[in-house]
Amino acid sequence: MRIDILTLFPEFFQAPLGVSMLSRAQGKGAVAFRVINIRDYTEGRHQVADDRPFGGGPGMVMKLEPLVKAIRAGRAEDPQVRVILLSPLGTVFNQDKARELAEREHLLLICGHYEGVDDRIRFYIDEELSIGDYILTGGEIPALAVADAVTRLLPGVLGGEGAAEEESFQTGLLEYPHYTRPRVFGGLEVPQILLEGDHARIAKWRREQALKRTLARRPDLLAQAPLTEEDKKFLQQLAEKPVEE
Ligand code: 9D3
Repeated sequence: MRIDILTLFPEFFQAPLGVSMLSRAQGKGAVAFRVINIRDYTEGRHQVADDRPFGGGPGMVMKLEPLVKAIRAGRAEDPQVRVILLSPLGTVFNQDKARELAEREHLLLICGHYEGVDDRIRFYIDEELSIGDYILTGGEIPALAVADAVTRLLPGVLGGEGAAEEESFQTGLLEYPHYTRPRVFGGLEVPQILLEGDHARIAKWRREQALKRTLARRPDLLAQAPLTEEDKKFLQQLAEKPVEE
């Protein structure tokens, strides 16, 4: 997959794309990132990428011309490219969307900045994504979040795992708690059942822990999660007893 990122701040991406999983994924040839400076598509010596808002008001608005030139260059090179604007007005990015994007060959992620982008950009992009209901200073961190979530799903990236494996582990629940050595730390013990080596009991305990945590912290997820009759019984029994933790 190729992921192109259009930004006013190319330096922003150097470290995140240069370390850890995103760097390794590039090394393996699973993904190729290209960071493109929007200023490369501006006119004149001053390379102006923003302007004052029509109608007045505070802040600056990103100009259409450089963005549209960059998008046109992208589409001319590859008519199949998926052009995505990161924007607080977008639909909220989630794991389903990450899986969907991981099926594509080529993404062009556009990072907005200032108070926003000239609204007519809508007619030149394919979709608009937000990463959640909080205000950031620009689309750079959202573009990295999308790039990261998509890249880890590509075949060969997570040590042989890929989207398929991820899919099969998708429980729709929060994860069960994990522990490693030492067995006791500051008086806090690892649950005894994990030390006994009875794998069937461990699997049952982990499933119950996942259900319990999801009920306590993210009850919204339970409505969507595929639950067995046994899961439902366990949850009912939890509802009857007062919940500890
Ligand atoms: C007066 C400013 N804003 C109204 C709330 C508009 C605004 C425009 C641009 C606010 C923030 C930004 C910069 N943010 C993004 O470009 C962005 C973003 C975000 O802020 N939160 C979550 N997802 C995203 S995706 C892009």
